[in-house]
Amino acid sequence: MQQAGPQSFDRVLSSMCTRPHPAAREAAERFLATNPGDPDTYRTVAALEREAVAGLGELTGLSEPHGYVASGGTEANLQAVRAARNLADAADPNVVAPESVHFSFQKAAEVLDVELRTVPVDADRRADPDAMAERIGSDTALVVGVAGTTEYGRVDPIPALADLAADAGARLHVDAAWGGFALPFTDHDWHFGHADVDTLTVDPHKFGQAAVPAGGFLASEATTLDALAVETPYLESTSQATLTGTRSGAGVASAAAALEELWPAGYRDAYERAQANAEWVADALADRGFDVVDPVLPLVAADLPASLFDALTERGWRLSRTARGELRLVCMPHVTRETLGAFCRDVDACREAN
Ligand code: 0PR
Repeated sequence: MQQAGPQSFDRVLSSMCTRPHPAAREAAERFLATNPGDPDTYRTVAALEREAVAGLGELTGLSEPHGYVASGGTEANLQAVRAARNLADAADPNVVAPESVHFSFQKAAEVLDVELRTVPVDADRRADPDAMAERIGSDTALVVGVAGTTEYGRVDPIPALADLAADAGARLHVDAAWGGFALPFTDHDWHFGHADVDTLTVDPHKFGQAAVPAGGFLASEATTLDALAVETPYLESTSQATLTGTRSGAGVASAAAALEELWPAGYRDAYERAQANAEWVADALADRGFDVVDPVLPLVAADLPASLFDALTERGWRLSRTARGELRLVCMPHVTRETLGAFCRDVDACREAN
């Protein structure tokens, strides 16, 4: 395996990661041996991290962002829960989220020993504010909304969730880990500029075309990071708000390079192409008689028989399923119209063979 290269992205329709932009790849390679976890020693990469956070702030409607480049959406979501727990008055704080939240919230709840209350979504698979209001109480520290759900690409009604959080004296976290680099080019209300959002996850290593690992954790107030900070007596810097200690300078430099290169025009192009591809393949599957969940963002779910799913997998397609068993096609930037055309021809060929 010594000389093995990574697998090709050609038939990958299941991933929320993608081929990094060439500038992002090059920056990652240059900064492989740096540690932004020790910012006073590794000052160049620390400066790049400030640039990356400023860029993520622009993307999410925050002129003075506080945050950092995390290891991924899991860490960013966990930190949002941790900040809310640390700042809560309640002795036994809970988190109220739609059932469409990413499983990272289960991990966060378990690690942090807070109760996670998940609430059924509405008919369009979005958070249902009325149903969530019933589960929110005086011990609720955090309300969560998702802007681009993992399974169906749905965008929760963030302003309505912000109102619920404000009424309960709770914080609001928006998980835009995947959707955050597409949503700026839509008319959804999802970010700090649209509602009273306390923290937000937006991952450069997903639609942002940065190398892994590059997640994004952002907060509207410095007090959030203060609530996460621990003292670091033997580093040159004296406190640390991140969850991990030593961190990937490659991810940080790569995120800064991707943002510099692609925001906003390159991301707009990528989103428009991906969205057009998602709509194209949604129509192509509907024309073939499958039930299709319309793509609000570049993600299509369709009800294919399990035998067909397996036959496509045999042909080398990398596919994933929703919890209900639907095929889930994530139209990332590496997924071209030609790829989707070839996929549909294989769908036809597999059906004929059966
Ligand atoms: N929040 C949302 C909305 C997500 O979709 C994800 C990941 C996360 C948080 C967690 O992010 P990290 O995985 O960066 O910690 N969603 C995909 C999933 O778990 C991630 C993924 C990425 C899956 C690449 C496959 C893959 O090849 O399904």
